[in-house]
Amino acid sequence: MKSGTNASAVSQSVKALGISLASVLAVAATPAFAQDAASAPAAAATEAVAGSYTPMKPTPGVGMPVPEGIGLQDQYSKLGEYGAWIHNGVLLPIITVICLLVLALLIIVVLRYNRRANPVASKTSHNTLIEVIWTLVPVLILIGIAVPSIDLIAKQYKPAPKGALTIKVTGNQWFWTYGYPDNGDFEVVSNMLNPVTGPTINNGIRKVGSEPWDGPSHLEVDNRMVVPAGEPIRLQITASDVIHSFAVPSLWFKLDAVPGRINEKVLMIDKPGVYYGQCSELCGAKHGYMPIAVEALPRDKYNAWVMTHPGAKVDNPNAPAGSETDYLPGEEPAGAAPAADASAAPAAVEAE
Ligand SMILES: [Cu+2]
Repeated sequence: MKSGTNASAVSQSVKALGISLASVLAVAATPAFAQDAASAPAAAATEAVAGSYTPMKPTPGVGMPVPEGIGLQDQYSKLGEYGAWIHNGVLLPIITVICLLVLALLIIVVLRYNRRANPVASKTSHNTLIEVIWTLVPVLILIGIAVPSIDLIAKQYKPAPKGALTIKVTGNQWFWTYGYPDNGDFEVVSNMLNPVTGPTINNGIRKVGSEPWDGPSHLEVDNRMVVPAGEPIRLQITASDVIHSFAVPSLWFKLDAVPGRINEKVLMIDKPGVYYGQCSELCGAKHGYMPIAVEALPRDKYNAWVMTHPGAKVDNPNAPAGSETDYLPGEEPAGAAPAADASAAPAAVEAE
């Protein structure tokens, strides 16, 4: 915890340096960044050693709830698009048709078979054809739902490939800490920013809106969980006191944080951006005040962020940013080590 606080303080001062540098070189900065992105990986690694970071400004409506929104948030991961398709393209139409059918049958029965319209009731008690139909059709519907659902579950819990970046997420009453064991084992402490009006939630933390990159009130934090975009990340989730739940709706990610236990799941974000979530397990008085802010950066910018922490190291300086965008957890990218096939096999057996 102590090292985490130090790391946080240093990152704050580095941030301040970054801002003043950015304002002085405002004109020169844009072409310089464009050049960096196009240069060779070796040059990116050299830049990363220097270490620099200015928090990204979130895009309104992306990775956050929208006013009067009632459906799922727009998805920014392959699994999320798949899951949202199952919900919007399979489940909702089936539910709608079934509800309308049952409603129509009820109305027909009420109108045609009441005592006035149909004084002599039929004595029919069996009809083989109808009984076969009303047994078979629901069975077929359930099979139709089960096939994509089980496929989604299997894909969601396939283990991360060998060499994936590991990030450790810990839920605490009432903030999150993010550990980066592959990057020199520094820790980031993440507290909710205080709302502009109302009581102070976290002492010593600034108010939301005091920096140009601040996102929505009650969702923005002082130190975000920064991750590389376009590559699988192994999230290991635990808690230090009571059960919390790490949930980011636009990334199709929710996993309980349980004290004394590590839950693991792959996070894979399609493109850079800021994505907000909240603790989703009632964990005490300030449960509603421990949001999650995930900032996904291109690999070279992620490396530069890593190097702003004392004792940090770049885990994979030559990773080509965004080259594995089509990768789903458990499906090996081309040229990956065959060893991971063995770990994928038991998952496939379980799914059947
Ligand atoms: Cu919590």
